[in-house]
Amino acid sequence: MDYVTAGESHGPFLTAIISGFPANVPLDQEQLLAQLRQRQIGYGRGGRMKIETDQVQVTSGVHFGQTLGSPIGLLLANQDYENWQHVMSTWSDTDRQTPENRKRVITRPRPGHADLVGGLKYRHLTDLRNVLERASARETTMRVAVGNLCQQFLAHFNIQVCGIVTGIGSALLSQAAITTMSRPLTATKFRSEIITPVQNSDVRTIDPTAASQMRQAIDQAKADQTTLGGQIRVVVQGLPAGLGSYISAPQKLDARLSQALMSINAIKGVSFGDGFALGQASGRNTLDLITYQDGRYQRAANHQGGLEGGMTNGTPLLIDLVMKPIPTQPTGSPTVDVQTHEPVLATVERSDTTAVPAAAVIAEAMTAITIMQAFCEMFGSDDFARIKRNYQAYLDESND
Ligand code: EPS
Repeated sequence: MDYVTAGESHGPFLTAIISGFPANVPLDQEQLLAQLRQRQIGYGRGGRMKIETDQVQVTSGVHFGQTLGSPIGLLLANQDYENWQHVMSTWSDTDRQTPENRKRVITRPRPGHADLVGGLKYRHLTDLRNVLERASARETTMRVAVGNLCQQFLAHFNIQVCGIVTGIGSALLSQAAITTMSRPLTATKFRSEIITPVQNSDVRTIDPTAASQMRQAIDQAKADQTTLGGQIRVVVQGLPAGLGSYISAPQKLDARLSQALMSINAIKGVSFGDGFALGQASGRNTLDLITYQDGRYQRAANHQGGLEGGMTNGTPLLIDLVMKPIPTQPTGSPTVDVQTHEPVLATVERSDTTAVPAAAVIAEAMTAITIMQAFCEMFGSDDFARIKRNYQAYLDESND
């Protein structure tokens, strides 16, 4: 299973094509739309989210709610395009010369974005909009759509993914809350105790006190005319042991997850389990000791974050991400005009105060895509019923 997305932030459509999605998998439209909504509702988003109601259409590959095994096409109209038709016109640039549209040409790159380097690399220095339209995090809408179909596939095997915000600026979720939400849970409990409260929180966290501190931090940043980053923990429950492989570098699941998660806009770090704290600990204190109880292998702890030797080990997968503050500053930031080379203030594009809650939804998507890829490599990718039989056979033998 693989996918590609296309689309500019203020262009007419966002699109995606998924190839290799197994046949006969039941999918639900409401879950797909609800997940797109989750990405949009985070506290601290800017004006754009009031314009868009992301209603993705599935244009191929699904019939009567079940996959065909053929490429799945996804199409989503940008409602904001109506306000950008002339600037973003595909063929004609005559309208572009109007004084109003000339103002939309960008020659003052924003530090921290792709503007300058993208302009140099693709020779877009006459208008950096040609870079930032695609570099915009608007593209992640389609990743969330693709990811949700993967989440629905994995849920048929009781594998569930949840991205939880653990910090916005200096407003942090307590270590006790992080430990509680990271423990092994049944599918039902994970849904009721973690996923549902997180989905009902506009900062996507589980503790109401931390949530109100996060909202305050966002309000303060907005009042100070700046932006905030934060931290996210992705928890995956219900995984079998053995996804990924130790055999060769490209198959190692922690490496694949890191690549997928680092590709999310503004993510600057990814770690697993105890993460960077492992560097200060002794070996003896960081072992997830192996026991055999109730007819299966179990672990006494989860310092490794559910991965050993590049493979899942059957305990919850725990991944932490750090997101930098959005670089666009409402007051503009010092930069250099790429036409005149004079010092100027960078273009101020409309932006968000924080997008950490949205990034937690995108992190779910990227995690689900990567896990589904590893799952299908192991259990097959043609027919749903055959994949289920293969999976059950593996579970039956893997605790012998
Ligand atoms: C973004 C800038 C803002 C965000 C956008 C990402 O868009 P605009 O320039 O239209 O106001 O709202 O995020 C989305 C549109 C989205 O769907 O997440 C940027 O520069 O990355």
